[in-house]
This record gives sequence, structure tokens and C-alpha cells, in this order.
Amino acid sequence: MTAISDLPLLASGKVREIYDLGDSLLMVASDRISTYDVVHPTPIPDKGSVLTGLSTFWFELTGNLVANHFISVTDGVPTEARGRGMVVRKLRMLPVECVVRGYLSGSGWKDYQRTGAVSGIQLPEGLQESSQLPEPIFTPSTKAEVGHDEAIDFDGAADLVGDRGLAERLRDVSLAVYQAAADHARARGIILADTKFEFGLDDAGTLTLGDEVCTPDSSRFWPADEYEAGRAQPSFDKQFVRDWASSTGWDRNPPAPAIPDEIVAKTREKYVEAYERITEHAFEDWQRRTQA
Ligand code: Q0Q
Repeated sequence: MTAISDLPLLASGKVREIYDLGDSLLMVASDRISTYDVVHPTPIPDKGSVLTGLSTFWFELTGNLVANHFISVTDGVPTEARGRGMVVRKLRMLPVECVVRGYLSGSGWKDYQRTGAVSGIQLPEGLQESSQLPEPIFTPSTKAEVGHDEAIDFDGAADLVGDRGLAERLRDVSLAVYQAAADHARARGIILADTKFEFGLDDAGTLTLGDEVCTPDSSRFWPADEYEAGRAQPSFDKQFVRDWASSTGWDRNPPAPAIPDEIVAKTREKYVEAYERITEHAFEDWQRRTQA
């Protein structure tokens, strides 16, 4: 088995990497955590493994809605990445971020306050921050190389992918996958407020769901028992770090502060709790399934 360090690096994000295996790719989720878009120097043990386990679960739950790039979380995954590595099919990735919003938050809330709309979709008057939308909306954005993705409307997404029919499929499939995941999570005490999907086309030209799926890094996870419209919601997984970092007076610019042990431990527990609530399996089961 080739060591990760010997694999060609295809792309790296703040908290994950993707390597070239030749006729497939290896996605590796690290234990790094970022808040306010800045990566902290202190890892959260098992965060990468929880997020890989969640993506695996969502691929299995939504495989009837759309093809996906999942191949394996054992064969082909180097020992040092077991649990947080996923072998995936190579796709021709589409140049649009497929964002679905079930609630009004973040940049969507800012757009709504300014224009009464989000990504060109007019919304009812009188919505508050964190309001649940009458129905989930597809609010695509560009894939910014650096900085923040830029919200675009549906026509903009169709222009980016170069095929209106394909853009309609992206919208319909994104809404269907989000609805299935959000319904499943809500029944287990977690609000999936919004999420970001990435799709590609496989060798046969089939629309295929790629990237990570409905993880706390690609989505807003809110604890349902604390939900209250009219204010920002606590993050299910990152709130301990955010509150502690704010208490230090950190100005939210790099470098991010190192995280104390007790905050690391409580944050790890939240990731494990998210995994166990959503999958209804003990996290140890995932560790056993993926161990070398
Ligand atoms: C691909 N990425 C994202 C990324 C940094 C992931 C390339 N199946 C695929 C995938 C996937 N997923 C990609 N390319 C071809 N086939 C996804 C943006 C970036 C770390 C992980 N980059």
C-alpha cells in the first residue's frame, strides 16, 4: 500500500486533501478544524473519521436519488488514513457549488435583508434570521479559487455549466438529496440548515454526486432542541470552539489560537454525537469497519 506522502496531491482544502490514485482518487479528511474560515493549530481527534463516516452514510442513504463517486473506505486507503480516507471515482467536476438552503442564515440572510431575495429567488416578507423557508431553495454559487464563493442565480448556474437541462438536473437532485438528509437528521434532533454539494460527470457522462456530503464542514448543523428563529443559531459541532476563541479576544484573523484540551475533548464528543445520532451506529463500529 502506498503511503499518503508518496501519492500525487491533486488538491488541498483548509481541512482536507485529495490525491491521485491513477484510475481513482483518494479523499482524506484531516482532524483540522476551522472557525471563521481560519484553521486552528490544534486538531480535533477523529473529526476527519466522523466526517468520512457521515459522507459514507449519506452516499448509502441517497444512492437511489443520484449516482455518487464512492468506491471504498477500506481497499485502497493507506493505513495511516483508515477511517478518514475514501477512494472515489474520477469525475469531470462541474464549475458550480450547489448550495441548498432550508433556513435563512449566513450570506443568504444578508442577501434577504438587502433585497428580499436570495440568489434571485424572491422570498416572503417578514422572515427572520434562521427562519425556516417555506420550502428549501437552490442557491448556487461560483467556485472561488481564493476568497468566498459568489452567489449566482439559476441562469448564472446554467451559463456556468453550459447546459440548461443539466442545471435543472443539478437543482432537482440537489433539492432531493438535501430533503432526504434534512428529514433524516431532523428526526434525530439535528437541523441541517443548509448544505453545499459538488457534482461531476463520470466517463459515461452520468451526473454524479462527489465531494463530501452533508457533513458539519459542508453544512450548517444546528441542535434542534435549541432552535429559535430571530437570532443566529449555535453550531452543533463548532460552538464550543467559537465561544472559547471569542472569550480570548481573538480578532478572527490568522493565526487562530490553539484550543485547550477540555474544548478539544468536548468538541470531539459533539462530532461523535452527530455521527451516532445520524447513523444510529456507535462510532466504534465505524472504526472497526475501517481499521486496517
Ligand atoms: C475533486 N475537489 C474538491 C476538493 C480539496 C476535495 C477535486 N470525484 C472527483 C472529485 C471529488 N470529490 C474531484 N475531482 C475529480 N473527481 C473534488 C474541491 C478539494 C480537497 C478535497 N477537487
